[in-house]
Amino acid sequence: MSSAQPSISSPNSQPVRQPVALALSLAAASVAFVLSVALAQNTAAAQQGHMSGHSIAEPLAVPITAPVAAPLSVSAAALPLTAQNATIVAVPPSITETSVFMTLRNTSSKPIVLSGVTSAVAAQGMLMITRRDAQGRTGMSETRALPVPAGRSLTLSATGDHLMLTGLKRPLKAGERLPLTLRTSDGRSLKVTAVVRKP
Ligand SMILES: [Cu+2]
Repeated sequence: MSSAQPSISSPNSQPVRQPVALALSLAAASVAFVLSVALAQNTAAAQQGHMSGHSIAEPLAVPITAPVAAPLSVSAAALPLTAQNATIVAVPPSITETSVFMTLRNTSSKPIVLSGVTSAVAAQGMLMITRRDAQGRTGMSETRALPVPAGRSLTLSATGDHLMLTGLKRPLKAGERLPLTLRTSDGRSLKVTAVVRKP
């Protein structure tokens, strides 16, 4: 998660320990700015009817694991993974991020680990997991690895794990069909066509 997305990552995870008063006040101002941006983005997401987990105040701590290097011999093999009912939530011009949902099925006997998603209409794609914390609050956070268990399905939905596209380059209209590329930790990829639908 880059610092450009303060609504999802913790905006204040690195305490400022500057002894100089001026530095402290500058730091406080920048934190306040980050928080106001986060609040504005959460409000926008709520107005879109986007999943409620996006408005959580404190993101849950999630371990981020580095993608595994791809063995070249595997890259050429077809990925035993299918995608069904892939959809992207339509957003108006004022919103520059959206969610992607689908059901992925791993037809092999080994786990398949998603490591990324890309689309020509978005600057970045992210893998998101949704978890409930000890207080019962639901929150989402970015992960670098989203496993599809061997022989099982993973449903990406508004209330669970999902994909997000950020930095949208144009508004997405309901009914559009857009190509996406899912990448896996072993260097393979899967092309998926997703249909844009109303929120
Ligand atoms: Cu999301």
